[in-house]
Amino acid sequence: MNSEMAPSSHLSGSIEVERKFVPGPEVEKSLYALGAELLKEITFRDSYYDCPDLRLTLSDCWLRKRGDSWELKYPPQPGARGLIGASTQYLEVTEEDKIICKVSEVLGVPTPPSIEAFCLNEFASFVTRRRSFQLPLEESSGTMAVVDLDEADFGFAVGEVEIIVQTQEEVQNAFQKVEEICKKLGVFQESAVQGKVSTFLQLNRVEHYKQLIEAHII
Ligand code: V4E
Repeated sequence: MNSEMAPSSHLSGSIEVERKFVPGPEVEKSLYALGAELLKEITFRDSYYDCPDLRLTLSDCWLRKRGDSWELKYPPQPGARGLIGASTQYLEVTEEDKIICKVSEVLGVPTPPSIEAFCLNEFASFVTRRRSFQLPLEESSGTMAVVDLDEADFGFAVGEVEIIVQTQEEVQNAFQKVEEICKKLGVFQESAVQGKVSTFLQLNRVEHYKQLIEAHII
């Protein structure tokens, strides 16, 4: 394992702690009432990749191309799950050499010269229109939460509250915070809300979806 990818306190990437929600008609009003600011409105295409035996996603590793950039999300500790209760924790890596290193490790193959050289299959591709809001966290350490309101081009809308932390020790506190924010926004629900990829698979790739459910990945 690349030492920069070692788990625990000295992670190279940031850990994204997120909780998804069903965006009701009042959510934007609630965001502004809590002091949120609209950060940006963007549109992007995500294309997700795996091998034919689905070894990446069945290992909870999510390789995507967002626009022209590769991104890999995976649980911050080996053997851990990304989905904890109804919230998630994932490391997001964007440097191509680190992505190649991690994907090679998960697939058990030698490191190729490029991500394309893995010859993976695209299993999902869709366009998202996103409105991102910045929400100051109360105890004013300068930390922010980001709330995204997403509309995917296959007719699916989802929201998420996200806090970025740098160490595993901060994750538990961030789980509590994203939960509190969902409650304040009036969008809290106990059970996990399905995201865009899971919904895309449920609609378009039922066998892949079933395998992920059976493996308790989604
Ligand atoms: C991690 C993951 C998947 C990849 C897509 O991640 P997600 O955060 O849903 O996408 P998006 O577009 O919001 O990314 P961002 O812009 O925040 O980086 S697909 C499935 N998973 C795992 C997963 C899970 N098991 N349960 C839930 C509720 N979400 C994700």
